Amino acid sequence: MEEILKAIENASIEIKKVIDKGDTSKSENENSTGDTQLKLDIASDIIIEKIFSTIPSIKAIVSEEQESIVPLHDNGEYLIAYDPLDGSSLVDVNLSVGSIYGIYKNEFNAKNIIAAVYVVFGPRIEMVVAQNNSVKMYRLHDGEFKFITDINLNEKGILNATGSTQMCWPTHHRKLLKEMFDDGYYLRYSGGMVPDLHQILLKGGGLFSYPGTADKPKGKLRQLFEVFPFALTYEFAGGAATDGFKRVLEVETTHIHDTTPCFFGSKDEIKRVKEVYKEYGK
Ligand code: FDP
Repeated sequence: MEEILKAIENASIEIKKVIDKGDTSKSENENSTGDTQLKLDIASDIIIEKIFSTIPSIKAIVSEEQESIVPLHDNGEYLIAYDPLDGSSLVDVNLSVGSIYGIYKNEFNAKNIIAAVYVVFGPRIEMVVAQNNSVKMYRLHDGEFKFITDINLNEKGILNATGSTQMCWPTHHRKLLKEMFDDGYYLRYSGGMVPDLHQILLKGGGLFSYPGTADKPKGKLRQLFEVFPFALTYEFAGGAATDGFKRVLEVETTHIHDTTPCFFGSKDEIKRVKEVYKEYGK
């Protein structure tokens, strides 16, 4: 695992160079989910694949930007699903973006995720590692990632970040959000999953949601590359993650690019989501 973390650190240093001087225009390709890929997405993907292909403990990888699983080393122990540059369209407006990695054993599914890493590219570069029931944050200083702090969520927070557009929210989601704002929650949503979830983790708690919507009944966020890694991180930090009804880490995967509705937060907010969804959701 140490060599994988080192590989992610090295990839992040390279990706940062691409972000700094890279071309933020669109490529001519679409990824499997139908998003037009930016040249930055493709460049970041190439950096990660090149570095991972040198690590013997990695059996196979799958990228959000690619169609299928790429086998690497037959005798490797780990499978890694990654989103090379989540929220890359925000680079244009100079908001934070991030990379997300889910580390699995045996098969790519929720049952088999054993560790998760994300890297935030903001004014500072921070890497958060969830493994062995703990969540640790590192920051890049003078070319090296240095340990900064353990991350632990409070039982209840004050931030509320929710995706999609209100026009497409189901009625029960609208009700949940209205009640939370009436209770004093602050709206905090940049549109980048990594910085939005990072903010909630570092400020002690709250709720991030991307529900099933009228246009995307199964949500937008991808299970293997985005949702499962953050579900593990939130659980290890003392919070929780649900699809509205059950733990996110009990959601079944039938295809590598499957999506799921998802809610991440401190325990109190996730309890609240489940109560509303149980009563009104389907
Ligand atoms: P993006 O499409 O910019 O890559 O991963 C998808 C994602 O960003 C997340 O980072 C973000 O939380 C979400 O989509 C935002 O979607 P909405 O604009 O629909 O809220």
